[in-house]
Amino acid sequence: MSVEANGARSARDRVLEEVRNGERFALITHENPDGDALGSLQAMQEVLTALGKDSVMFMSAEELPLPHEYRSFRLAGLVTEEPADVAERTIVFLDCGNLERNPADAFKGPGRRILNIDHHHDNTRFGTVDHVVPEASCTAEIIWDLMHGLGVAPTQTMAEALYVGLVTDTGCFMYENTGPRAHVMAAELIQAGVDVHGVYRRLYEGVPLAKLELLARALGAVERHDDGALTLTRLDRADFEQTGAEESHTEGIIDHLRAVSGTSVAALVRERMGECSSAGARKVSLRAADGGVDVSRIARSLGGGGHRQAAGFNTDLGWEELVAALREAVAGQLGLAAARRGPRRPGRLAAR
Ligand SMILES: [Mn+2]
Repeated sequence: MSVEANGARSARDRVLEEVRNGERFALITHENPDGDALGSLQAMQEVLTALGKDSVMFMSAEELPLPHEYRSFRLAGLVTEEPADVAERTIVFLDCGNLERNPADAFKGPGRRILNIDHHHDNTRFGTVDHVVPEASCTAEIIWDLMHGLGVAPTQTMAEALYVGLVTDTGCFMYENTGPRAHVMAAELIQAGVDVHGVYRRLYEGVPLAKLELLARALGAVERHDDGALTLTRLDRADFEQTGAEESHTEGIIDHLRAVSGTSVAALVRERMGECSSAGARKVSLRAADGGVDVSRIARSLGGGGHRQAAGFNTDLGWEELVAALREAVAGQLGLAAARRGPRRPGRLAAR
């Protein structure tokens, strides 16, 4: 996965060595953890426990209860207070592209020993060891690889945790990051006892009615700009209050926008309810519907980050300004994409 041709010890080897030699660990992931964050956290915790290590998982109490689709995570060993001995623990950041994505300051203090394990291509490499594998479909895939390197056989719960990360980050094996490795990993995890249909039901069924009502409002407010190249919608505070929906119920809405014919970039703009400590009145999620577009560049230019296909940022821009900024950024991206493909054929944009 990360063999280095020059013979220098790879980040993978260094992580394996840190894990073998370390005794106490503290695991952490990004705020608003998704399936890959939670799956990687739980699987890594179980791998370390299997090796006889003292490991704790940290998550802010604000994250609990978890969104309904992730309630089946056992998260044994979870703490919601920063551990008093955190300075003596090896800190493992999982699926976290930069330090700002988690507000827990105790984990970032000077002299901290940090293993940064992630697959975001724009990871800021903040660790003592940076094991960043952008080719990996999910962070869970990297944990799966490390598990092998450490000689740990997956238990059923480990396998299901990793499988949740794999399924959610690959959009059920449908996103572009789905390669042969993702399916090899799935095959092995199923062999280790994953209840495939059970995981599917827990992740994608049992939907609260409020979530459906929120989706209806989002679909009712769809706007298309520039012949649909930018397809976006918004959810305001009143939409959450009147449906009784939670912020996590926005999950999946953007996929409906991305799927619309002619869309290059889909955006979901939601008013924030004050659950996070970082700034910004609105949270914007972006998805690329077109391989030539890199939404992480758009997100970065507006103060956020992410993957080429999926990214986001927080903003204090008003609605009109925000739409104008997004339209401009999308136009810039489409210009770039067209330039990469060679001379633009007449009518190309109109036909998208
Ligand atoms: Mn991920």
